[in-house]
Amino acid sequence: MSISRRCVLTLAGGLLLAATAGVQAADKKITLGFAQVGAESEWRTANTQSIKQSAKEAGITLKFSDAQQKQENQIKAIRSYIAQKVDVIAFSPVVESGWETVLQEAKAAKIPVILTDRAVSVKDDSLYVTFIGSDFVEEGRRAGKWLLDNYKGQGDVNIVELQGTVGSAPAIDRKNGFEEVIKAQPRFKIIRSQTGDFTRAKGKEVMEAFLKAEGKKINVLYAHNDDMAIGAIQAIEEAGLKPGKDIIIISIDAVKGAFEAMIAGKLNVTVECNPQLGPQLMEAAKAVVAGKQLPKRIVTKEGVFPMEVAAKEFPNRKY
Ligand code: GZL
Repeated sequence: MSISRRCVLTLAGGLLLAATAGVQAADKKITLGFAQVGAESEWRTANTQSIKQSAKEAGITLKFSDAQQKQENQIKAIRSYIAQKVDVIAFSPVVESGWETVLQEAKAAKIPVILTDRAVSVKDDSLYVTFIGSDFVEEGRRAGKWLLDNYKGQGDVNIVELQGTVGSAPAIDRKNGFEEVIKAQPRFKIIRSQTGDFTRAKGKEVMEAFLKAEGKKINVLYAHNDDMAIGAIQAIEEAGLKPGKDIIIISIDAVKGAFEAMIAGKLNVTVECNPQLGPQLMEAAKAVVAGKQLPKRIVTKEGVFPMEVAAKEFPNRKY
């Protein structure tokens, strides 16, 4: 994990707020500038929807930008929010590094910054007020634990891995968490690992390459998100193999598409990564503007959904 955790609170505990000096007029309409990663996956679409809906419900004026997964576009958007003198800036950093300069500009302009979804790697963590999002290392551990607890075959287990966006916190942490768990049983080996950039198209393309190179040697696919897993499922079927049976598939996010694939018997398990961060972001924005203290880290609560519970759980899914 790239940032130190001074205080980790579960979302269920809500925001621990201790009033401090400097309170903004409670009735002032807040303007929040949000720089989103892009629209690369079902998860991202649900995340954007949650942010826009929650801003409306909270009476917060939202300025929103889509960076098409390019860091330079996010930096441009943050600079434009500084120039427009918004009250609060929030963003989901597409990658962990390269943020010091623009965050120092926001600090110099006295505009508080809230991180959502993904972390940044900075020496000075006073450059942001709080980070609201999942524990990606734990998500990787849960994926690895499900595999060790549920894999039925004997002998060596050859795993191929579809990584998320290179340099992004979820890709780095989900890989580390998964490897931390499977190293307990050396017969589980990652034989190929490559980025699919969190998209269905790239996930399919890379899985085609894995199948060409390794063919029937592949026992398991570990995908850092459901979209890449769904793309890979197409490639596996086009290669004449049965996803979920010939190749066990583990992925992360728990979007509706993953439940549909599990109900069809093509995906074995998905580890939840909750995109509905909008309500907590708006609460944090109001608290910051009111001059209140926030915990440095707010972790979202999440579960694990194997194929066997998919049909029963599907009607409850909100994203
Ligand atoms: C995780 C988020 C990731 C999702 C992907 O919090 O950053 O980005 O797992 C999305 O689906 O593209």
